[in-house]
Amino acid sequence: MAFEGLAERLQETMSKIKGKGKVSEADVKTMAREVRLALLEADVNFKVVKQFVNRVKERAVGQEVMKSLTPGQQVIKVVNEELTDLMGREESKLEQAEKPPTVIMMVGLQGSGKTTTAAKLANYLRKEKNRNPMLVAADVYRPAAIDQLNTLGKQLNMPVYSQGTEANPVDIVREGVEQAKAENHDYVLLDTAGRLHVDETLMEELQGMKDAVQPDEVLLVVDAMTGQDAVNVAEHFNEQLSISGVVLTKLDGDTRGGAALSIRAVTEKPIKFAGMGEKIDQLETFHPERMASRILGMGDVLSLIEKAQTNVDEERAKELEKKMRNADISFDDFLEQLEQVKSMGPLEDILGMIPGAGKMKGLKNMQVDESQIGRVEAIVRSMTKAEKQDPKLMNASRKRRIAKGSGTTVQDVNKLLKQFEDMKKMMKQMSSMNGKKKGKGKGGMQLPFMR
Ligand SMILES: Nc1nc2c(ncn2[C@@H]2O[C@H](COP(=O)(O)OP(=O)(O)OP(=O)(O)O)[C@@H](O)[C@H]2O)c(=O)[nH]1
Ligand SMILES: [Mg+2]
Repeated sequence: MAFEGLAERLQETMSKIKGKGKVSEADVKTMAREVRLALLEADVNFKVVKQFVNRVKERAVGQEVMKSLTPGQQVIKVVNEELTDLMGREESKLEQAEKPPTVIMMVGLQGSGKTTTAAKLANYLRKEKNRNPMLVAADVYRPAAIDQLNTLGKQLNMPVYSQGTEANPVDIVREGVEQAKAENHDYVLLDTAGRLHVDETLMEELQGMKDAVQPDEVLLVVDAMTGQDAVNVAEHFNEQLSISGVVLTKLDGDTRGGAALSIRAVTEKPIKFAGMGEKIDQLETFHPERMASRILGMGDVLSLIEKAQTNVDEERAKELEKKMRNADISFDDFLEQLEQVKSMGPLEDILGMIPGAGKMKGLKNMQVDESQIGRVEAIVRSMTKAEKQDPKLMNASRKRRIAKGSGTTVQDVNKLLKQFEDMKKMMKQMSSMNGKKKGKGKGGMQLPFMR
């Protein structure tokens, strides 16, 4: 498994600091030096290492204190977060065309795994996403390339479009995508030719294909075993073709993995998938967070950290609840709530998850207008700090400025202010009902993003 050496060294370093009830600046320095060596030894690009270590040092010294973690654990938290950031923070999904088919073009050096990954991806899309993909063989240079894709297609029972080795790759992809459209395939995967080195002729040809079909994704397939050179290759492809993402292959192999860690930092393009073996189902979506935890080990500390973070959220929630009870919320609190609501997913889905919510009369007819949320948010974000804290400051010229800043009208601003005041009144009423029978009166609270 890739990253083994790195994992071992980092885990050793982290276990030294893990139990510390006090972390001095000298401790941080030692830790940073060890992390630096571990990363360099794993072949991570030296510029990336430098940035990484500096950030860890800065944050480890000046970090905010979390009650439920020891200082040692907090240092691990920082390293874990930075490692996750290095690999892209969040899982990055495949783009999807508004109008099918979604076109995905595979590019990369010879032997990096383009053909295999195209087939793996097609298999993944059908199995996991219930899609109906088609493969296109646009590598006309290597005699066996088309056969290879055909064999994979047969194995998967999936159509492969090809025109033999005499045709022009630009025509092949254009006509291949046309055919996919005609046959109602929702994904098309284009397998292209590789070269031993980055070369201009190839780049121009790939650019020609890209122009011809305007793919939704240009995925650079990188062999994780390539080492430092992978970074240069990725930089080059990205400059020439403006790739949309990376697939790392052969992560199952015995690689030091450093190049893989550097690519994201250097290109700023997300790693979307990882190849974990030669078999067709050995493709995984790339989860930076999980990968970081895997490298760092420390399962116990990491779950502790997660819990501590939930606690912080809970503390904040309690605070907000108190504020609501006293009807003294500001637009800042309001925005925070809005963010939370948004991070949970579509409102209608959330309501659907509340047991019995479907049966309640008021809720059943409640309509949530998602586009309104964006408007409301824009308005609040256009307010000054003082205005957010004290909406009473609002006069005509302030309202005009806010409307302009948020691309809305003064009426919209007025409406939100009115709803906000109503909401506060409602909170007052609710807290004065405290203890008495609840649910009397009107049909509930009308939030500003409901119709
Ligand atoms: N272990 C392992 N082997 C892989 C992985 N992905 C691809 N391979 C192997 O790598 C070799 C090259 O893969 P191809 O898919 O033919 O690579 P390509 O980029 O299409 O190569 P060209 O068409 O010659 O440019 C094959 O033997 C694959 O089985 C992976 O994730 N793990
Ligand atoms: Mg190939």
